[in-house]
Amino acid sequence: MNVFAQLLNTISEKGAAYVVLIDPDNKNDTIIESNVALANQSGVDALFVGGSLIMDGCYVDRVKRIKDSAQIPVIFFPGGIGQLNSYYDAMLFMSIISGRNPHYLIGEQVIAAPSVKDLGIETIATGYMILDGGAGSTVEFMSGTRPIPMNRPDIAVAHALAGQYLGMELIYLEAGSGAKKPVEIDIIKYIHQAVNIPLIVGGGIRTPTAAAERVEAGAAIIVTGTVTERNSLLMKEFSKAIHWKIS
Ligand code: 1GP
Repeated sequence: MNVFAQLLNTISEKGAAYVVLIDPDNKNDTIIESNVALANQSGVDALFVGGSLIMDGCYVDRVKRIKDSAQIPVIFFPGGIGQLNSYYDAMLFMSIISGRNPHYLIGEQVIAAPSVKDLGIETIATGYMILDGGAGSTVEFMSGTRPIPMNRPDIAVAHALAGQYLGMELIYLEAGSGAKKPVEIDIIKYIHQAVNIPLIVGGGIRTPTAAAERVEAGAAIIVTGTVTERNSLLMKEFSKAIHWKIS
């Protein structure tokens, strides 16, 4: 079974899937093995690996270390083609559909495609939507795109629908790493009612309750990064809150 099919299975069996983001930046160098080991033991369903900005040249080595320790799928969450390598089980093949920067809509993907084919890596077509989490996120800056205002569910739903009609398998609602406000519950509900592909929700989710509320609103996959980097023992609680069908 491929990684996407496994995720869909998890969503239907456990109610939703829980993904931990591991940013292979030098700031996390010393916690990689311990965080991956805790993810293995805490009911986390998969790891997303990637980051908007990597501050040294050891990225590939850290991804290899993640892959070597992981007992769950390692999914590339691309900050750019430079982060592509052979240590991932699958990748989100993303387009930043909330933006109007042609490079991140199709340019980077064209550069990546031949290497992706050569590596034989599983691709999961993902419409990536950046919403304004109030913190001026790195991804906004690096992609040179404006986020969708959180008080404009109509704009958000139109983008999500366009993503679905373009053939995306997933829609990713991103408030930005370290967001002050995670994606609002009403926006998730509204988009969930309109589209019939699974929604990933991430950015600024700090408590298991905030995660559970977003699952209840229609999120199929919840991502935590910052909070579980700082306190990896929380992974177990997040996992319980997100997997409502089996908790
Ligand atoms: C993944 O960017 C998020 O979608 C991660 O956000 O670091 O705020 O959890 P946090």
